[in-house]
Amino acid sequence: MMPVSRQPVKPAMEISAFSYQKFVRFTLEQTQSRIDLIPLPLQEKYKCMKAVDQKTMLQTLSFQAPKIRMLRSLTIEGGQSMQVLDFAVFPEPEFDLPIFCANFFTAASMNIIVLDLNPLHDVTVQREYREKYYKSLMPLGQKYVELLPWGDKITSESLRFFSPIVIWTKFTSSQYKHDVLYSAFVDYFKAWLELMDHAVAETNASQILRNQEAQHKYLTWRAEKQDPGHPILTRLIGDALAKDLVRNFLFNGVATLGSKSFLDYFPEYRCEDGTINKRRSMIGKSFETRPWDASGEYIGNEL
Ligand code: BLA
Repeated sequence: MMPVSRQPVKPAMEISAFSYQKFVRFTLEQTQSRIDLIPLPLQEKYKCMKAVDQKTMLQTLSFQAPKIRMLRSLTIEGGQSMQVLDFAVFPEPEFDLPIFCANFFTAASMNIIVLDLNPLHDVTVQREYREKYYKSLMPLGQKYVELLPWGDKITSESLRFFSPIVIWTKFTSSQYKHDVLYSAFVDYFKAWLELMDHAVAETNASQILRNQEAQHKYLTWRAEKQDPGHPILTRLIGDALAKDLVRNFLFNGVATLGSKSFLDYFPEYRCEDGTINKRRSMIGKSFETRPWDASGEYIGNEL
């Protein structure tokens, strides 16, 4: 019998770095199948940037549509060492729709994940708003409560910007977890699109102004306190461009949707000399466990 010639064993393929590009592709396909997305001129300026290390790539996309003031995405691809997705959809002020928020940071082995339909108005005190949007979404939130469990204490101030279905989790990288995350992202984005489809424009001027101010407060919070993202962006593209990217791209609207300052909204951060306290949190970190029950009722400490 002829000896069976054996193929030399191939060297183990390097596991290619995980990428968030397919998440972004999904959102564009889904959205475009329902409405026309119009590219914003913003995206030309920041389209594709190479970091100072000459390896890490930053890519942005931004669009508008009839009910959408801005749909934007930032992806950072640094091979095995870092992958970031910062994806958000901001409605026009005529709509009190939640803000879609996916903020995923993946380092060599650790993932830090926030996925939510961030409420435009405070759901811990505004019951009506909670009922309007989150009552029917609670089963969706429950679907991932065990698969993507609460990720330990967080900056307490952040909680007011989160909804009862927020996915706040940390995990070490594995194909399985990334598949679960993708599935959650798909479900949450489809849920947001459904809300958008049914949203009816507000005509009352004072209500529109109220929505606009709420969005401005949100933008002001994230543009100022999105550390620890800031130092990483600064390291990658330098201080000036990082600041520009945060204010004019990621949280575009912070300079135009309202005139209040960070300290007007968050006076507790005022230092004696009138500057903004550099600390990320004045209250500190808390919420060791999920502070909402399965029906969306807030069960945490008083905020
Ligand atoms: C950590 N990012 C975090 C944490 C939250 C968020 C809650 C955990 C630490 C904490 O308790 O603050 C995200 N916080 C949010 C979001 C809202 C909020 C989405 O209030 C919305 C209202 N993050 C970025 C970018 C990078 C990044 C662009 O957005 C990197 C380029 C990195 N986020 C990042 C890192 C950590 C983090 C490195 C962990 C570091 C730490 O916990 O100190």
